Amino acid sequence: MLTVFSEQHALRDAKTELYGGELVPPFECPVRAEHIIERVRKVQLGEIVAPQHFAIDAVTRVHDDAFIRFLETAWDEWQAEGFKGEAIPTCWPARGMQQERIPRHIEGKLGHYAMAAETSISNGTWEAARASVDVALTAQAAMQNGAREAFALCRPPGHHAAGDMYGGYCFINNAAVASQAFLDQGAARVALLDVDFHHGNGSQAIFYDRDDVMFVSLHGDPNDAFPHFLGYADETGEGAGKGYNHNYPMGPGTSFQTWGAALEDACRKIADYAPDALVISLGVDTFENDPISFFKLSSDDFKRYGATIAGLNLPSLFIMEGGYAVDEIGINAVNVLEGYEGR
Ligand code: Q9C
Ligand code: ZN
Repeated sequence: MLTVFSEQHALRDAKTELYGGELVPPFECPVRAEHIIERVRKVQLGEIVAPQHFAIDAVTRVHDDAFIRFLETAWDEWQAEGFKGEAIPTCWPARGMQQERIPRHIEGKLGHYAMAAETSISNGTWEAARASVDVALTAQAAMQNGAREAFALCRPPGHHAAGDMYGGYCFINNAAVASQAFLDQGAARVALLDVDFHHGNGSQAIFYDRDDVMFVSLHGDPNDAFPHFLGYADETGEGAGKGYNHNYPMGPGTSFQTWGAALEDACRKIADYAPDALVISLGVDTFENDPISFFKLSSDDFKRYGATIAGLNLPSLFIMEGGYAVDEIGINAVNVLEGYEGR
C-alpha cells in the first residue's frame, strides 16, 4: 500500500513533557516516525510519497478558526512574554468559572484551548502539525483518486484534538479532517475506528451529534487511563448522532483475547453501518511493553487484527496516532498494515 510521509514531522521536537511532577523528554518524539518509515522501507510495503500542501479550509471544516490561529501564533506570543521554557498551561476555566470568554493573555489562551498540560507548545510545533494534516489529506486524496487503501504516517498525532482543544500530544485532528474530506468529496457515511490505547476524545466530540461519521473506539477505561474524562460505554451520541458513537473501555491487563473480541464486535457495527470509507486511528500503544499504557497485545497480535480490519472489505485509510515503545513501534505499526494486506 501507499505510504505518505513528511520529513517535516521532525519540527515537532519539544524538550519537555510534564510527567509525574517532572519535566521529562516527551514520549511523543521524532524517532517514532523514523522507526516506522524504516520498517515501511524494510518490508517494502509499497511506494512512499511526500505530501502535497492543502489550503487550511480542509482543516477548519472540523476545527474552530480562532483555535487554528491560536496554534499558529502561540509559540511567538509565549516567547514575546519572555518566558524561558516551553509553553505549558497552568490555569483552566474550571467549574463555576467563565467558559466562553477567551482571555487576551497567552497564559489565559493556553488554559482555554488546552485539555491537558503534558503537551508543551514549542518552536516548530505548528509547522509540524500542519505537515501532519497534509500527510493525512494527501493519503485521503490518493484514495479519492482510486487507491483502495493508504497509510498516512502522521506525526504529531491527532485524535485527542477536538474542534477547539489540543493536548495528549495532539494539535490538529488528522483522522477527523480526513473523514470530513471523504464526506465533502461525495461519501455519504464514514466509519472512524480508533484502536489507539487512549480514547479518541477529540474525534468523538467532533462527530458526537452527527450520523454521517460513526465513531468506534477501543481503549483503556477512562476510570484508569488518560484522557480520564471521556470514553465511557454509555456515551452513545446525541441528537442526530444518537446511536452512532460506540466506546469499548477495557481495564488494566487486557489481553488480545478480550481486545480482539471487542474489535470483532466493533467491526460488526461498522459493517451494519455500511460506510463508503473506513478511517483507522492507528495507535500501537496497546503493545504489552508500552511505557505509558496497560494493554497486553504482542507484536504478532497486530498482524492478526490487521487481517480482521481487512475482513470489512472497505476502502481503508490508516492514520498514525500513538505508540511509545519506540524500539518496536515500526514492527507493530507495519504489522497491522501487513496483516491487512494478508502478508
Ligand atoms: N500516565 C496519544 O497516544 N499522558 N496520546 C498520559 C500516563 C498523555 C497519549 C500519562 C498521553 C497522551 C496520541
Ligand atoms: Zn494513545
